[in-house]
Amino acid sequence: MSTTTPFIGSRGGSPGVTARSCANIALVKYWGKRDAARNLPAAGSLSLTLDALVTETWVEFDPGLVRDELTLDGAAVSEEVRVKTSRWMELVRARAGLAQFARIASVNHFPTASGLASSASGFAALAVAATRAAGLSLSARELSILARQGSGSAARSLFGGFVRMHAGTAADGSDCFAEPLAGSQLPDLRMLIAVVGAGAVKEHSSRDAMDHTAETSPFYPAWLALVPRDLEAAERAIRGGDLRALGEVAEGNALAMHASAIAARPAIMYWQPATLALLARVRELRRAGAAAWATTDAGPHVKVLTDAGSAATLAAELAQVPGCSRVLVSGVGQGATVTATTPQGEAKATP
Ligand code: 2P0
Repeated sequence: MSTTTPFIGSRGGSPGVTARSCANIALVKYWGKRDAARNLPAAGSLSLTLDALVTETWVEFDPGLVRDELTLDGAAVSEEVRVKTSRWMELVRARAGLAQFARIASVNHFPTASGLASSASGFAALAVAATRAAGLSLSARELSILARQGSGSAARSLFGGFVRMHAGTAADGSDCFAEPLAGSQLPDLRMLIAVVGAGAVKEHSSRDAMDHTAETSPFYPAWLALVPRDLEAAERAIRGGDLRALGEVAEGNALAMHASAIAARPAIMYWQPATLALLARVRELRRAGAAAWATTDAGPHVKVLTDAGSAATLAAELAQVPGCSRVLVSGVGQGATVTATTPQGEAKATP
């Protein structure tokens, strides 16, 4: 986590472009692929974009580079992450007819790789910044398809509010994209993020974990059968302004996703004791009348869907749970956007 960005001066090649993107939390989860090579999800998903979890990414193409260079929160990334990102950058270069490599600096204003969806906001910000720096002008759908090839959940982070990811059926993934869900009657939502532990790097990447679940969990077929039903119920609740119905679908869907992962052999278990304590506390508060429904992702943290009027009280309650290190309160975030463009060869100010 960092609050400053060590962006450097442009040395020619392309303009330096900075983009900003918010992470998203799925209310109906993406867990499993129909095509791993093309990164096509096996089912759709539905998410809420969050304004408290922001990634800023700066990209500049430079003819002097012999490979893509990438820093995350000011430090060079692992070779594995650099190569994965560089492979994705090939898609941008191919599309733009560009041969130059890029200098990329990304900053997460929240703990990285600990189940707080940093790959979603990361690839969404990168997709916006890299395509603009490469001189491309893509439609929202094209951008979403491109971001999805970096990380499935990134396709959703391009948009604000409630977002629907379509699994599609085309073998080439041309109908596998995200778009904003129209017609929400649920204003003033909040998501609380109860952080468990200190934001340590998670044990299993979600990519490996979902593949392993699909290959070995006896509950994976049941999970896949559930998703379309939950998507339909969630969309109905959002359009009908029924927070309780949406919360019930979201909590049930998250538990079903984890049930399928826990039943994999060997098990994929993201929860820690404090995760279970928080889940129990949310149920208790709900029995006492609170508007609060929990969801968890590929990490130990607990996210709680609630409304603006309940958020502060609930956050104070959850902060008391042993093992909860802090509670962030997030509103609904906007879509990814370019925030600064630096002309070629001009020094880039720190945002
Ligand atoms: C989600 N997750 O819907 C689910 C719930 C994690 C748990 O999307 O392999 O990092 O890069 O497409 O997008 C995390 O998966 O996976 C994720 P890849 P990604 O938010």
